[in-house]
Formats: sequence, C-alpha cells, structure tokens
Amino acid sequence: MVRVPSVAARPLTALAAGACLVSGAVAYPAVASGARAAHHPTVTVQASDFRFCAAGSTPCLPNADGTTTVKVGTRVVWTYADTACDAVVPCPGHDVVFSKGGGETKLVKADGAKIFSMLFRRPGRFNYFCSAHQSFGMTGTIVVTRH
Ligand SMILES: [Cu+2]
Repeated sequence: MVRVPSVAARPLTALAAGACLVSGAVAYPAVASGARAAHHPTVTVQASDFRFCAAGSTPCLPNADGTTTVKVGTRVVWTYADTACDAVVPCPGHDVVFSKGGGETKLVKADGAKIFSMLFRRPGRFNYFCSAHQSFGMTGTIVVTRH
C-alpha cells in the first residue's frame, strides 16, 4: 500500500474524508510514478465547450451534466480539449476544484494538456467544478461505485 506522508497529505484532508487521494500528479510525482499506478484503470474526462464530459465526444454537449461513473480503484484524468475557450481570448482556461476541498486550482489552457489526475479508492459521490466557469454550469460529479 502506497502511503502519502502525513505532512504532504494535509492540504487534502477534506477530500481524503471521502476519497483517499493517493496522488495529485503535480503535487506527488514520486507517488504517481509508483509501479502500482500501472494497475489502475484510467478514465479520462475532458474539459470542452465549457463543460466536463467523457473524452472523445468533442465537444461536450451543451446539456452534459459532467457525471462520470467509475469503479473503486480507477484513476480519473482531466484534460483540456476546449476549442471554444481557445476562441475566447479572455477565457483563462479550466481547472478542477472539488467542493469538499482538493483538486487543481491552476487554470490550464493548452490543447491536450492534463489538468488534474486522481485515484479514487473509496465509493461515493465527489462534486467538482471549474473555478472560472462554475456559474456557466461547468461542474461535474465523479460517482465511485464498489466493484
Ligand atoms: Cu473553466
């Protein structure tokens, strides 16, 4: 079992109450590159057209509600794929901020770039949003189910 040092995990305490956060790739590269990471299935969620939705359905539909259902032990990767944001100069890009704390507050605006990555180790519903576009309805929920 990979254990995150308690000092490093402190900023993520609120989130850890619901989802045992093993790694935000940016914050814990040593953990993220561990051999165990290879055993976890990965699901990619894209930020596209000011919505979150499953990758590959570019752009997200206007009514996309951002709900993604995964099984325990899945790594979710959020990527930027938003030509609509690209076309709007003032658009600052997108981030992934969890309602209960945690996530990535650095806005990303580069096609194909990773915004955030997280391994979900416990079942539950985890609501998140883009801090720049929450009022546009750019919100999502990761629903983590048992095996
Ligand atoms: Cu956004």
